[in-house]
Amino acid sequence: MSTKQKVALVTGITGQDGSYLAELLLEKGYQVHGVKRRASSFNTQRIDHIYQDQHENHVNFKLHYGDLTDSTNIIRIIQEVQPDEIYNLGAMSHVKVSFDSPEYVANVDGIGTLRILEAVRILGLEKKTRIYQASTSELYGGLAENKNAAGFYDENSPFYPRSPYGVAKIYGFWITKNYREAYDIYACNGILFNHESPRRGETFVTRKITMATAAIALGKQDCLYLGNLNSQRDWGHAKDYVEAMWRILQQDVAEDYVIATGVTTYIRDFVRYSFAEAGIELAFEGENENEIAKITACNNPEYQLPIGQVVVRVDPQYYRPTEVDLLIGDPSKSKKLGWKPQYDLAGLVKEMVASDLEILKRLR
Ligand code: NDP
Ligand code: GDR
Repeated sequence: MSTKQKVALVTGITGQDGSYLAELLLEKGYQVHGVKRRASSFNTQRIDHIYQDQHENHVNFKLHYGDLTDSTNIIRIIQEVQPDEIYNLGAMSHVKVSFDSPEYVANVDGIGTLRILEAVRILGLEKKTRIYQASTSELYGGLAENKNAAGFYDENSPFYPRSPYGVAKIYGFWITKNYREAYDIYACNGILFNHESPRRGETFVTRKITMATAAIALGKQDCLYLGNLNSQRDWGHAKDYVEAMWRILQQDVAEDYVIATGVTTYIRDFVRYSFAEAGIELAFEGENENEIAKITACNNPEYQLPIGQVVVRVDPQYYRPTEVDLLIGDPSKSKKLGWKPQYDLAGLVKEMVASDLEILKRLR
């Protein structure tokens, strides 16, 4: 007996999560359609390996030009694709940059979500199309008093966003929930805590650190400049987290879920773990904008680094006008999804540093 092939539409397909999700859905036998922005140069590096020649007989992966700020093209693409599932991952996703372009972020990350939901309604697809909205732990804002009794943020913790990004995403969260309740659309929020990978954008802190670890180890860079080393994040692996997104849309009842590891780590410690992966040990000294890290040992004979070299300095230009100090998520409800992450932080750091060393060695 043949079952009908499922069709998924993914916004943000060229991003970190979009690329892992597309791989997962193709593996599961979906036909995958992605929305890609027009850019003056190619921006498909993360998905080039799964791209299929459009002249082949049965094409399972197709890209459409589009933008979340343009409802006409969102409606047209959804009409053409008739998706069973939409994953709305498209966003201006950088918290610090959102302070520089707040109106744009509101348009893409907030109203963009509304455009998807409205398109589904306008096209009469409420009963056919399931929608995943990429919500975020930034909604919580890291206020200590809003954690639950056990010290975590969960699905019932109050929101207090601390950036234009967080405020735009809170609109996306509530409009998704509202359309679920008002129109009985299967629409869910995944409240995902930070997730990283070798495909993470190079201006997010983890990738900035692993890239610099590789560059410093190979003698291509002297020092890494960072902002606030005192914040804490609950970091998972993007490959695990896209599996949770898919599972959220396969349940009988549409609900919102926190996806997290339940472990939080200081930025400073991520720096330490990253350099340790390359055999470089560090000692931190000083406080806040005067804090630095020096090499105390170099256990890899391949790298000729002097003991005492300062490899990390704080540069306040990377501070945010309002910071989210601490994020730690309670993954209890996600167990209902049968979801279990394969990576821990050590495995994540190992993979990221190895990948960045390989990239830089290839360039050498
Ligand atoms: P990325 O920044 O790697 O990818 C964002 C994607 O959105 C890119 O494909 C980008 O396209 C696209 N995009 C940006 N602006 C627009 C627009 N105006 N119209 C259409 N597409 C647009 O983010 P991630 O993959 O890390 O995150 C995926 C989603 O999950 C985002 O919504 C993010 O806010 C959210 N999220 C991420 C978390 C994380 O830790 N990674 C945690 C919680 C939520 P282009 O390549 O052209 O720039
Ligand atoms: P975040 O991720 O803001 O949590 O948003 P990011 O990696 O940018 O920052 C994490 C923490 O590190 C501190 N930090 C620095 N950050 C950056 N980018 N660059 C630096 O040099 C630096 N130095 C210190 C930050 O102040 C912050 O405290 C990510 C994004 O993926 C969002 O889209 C997503 O919603 C959330 O994670 C969950």
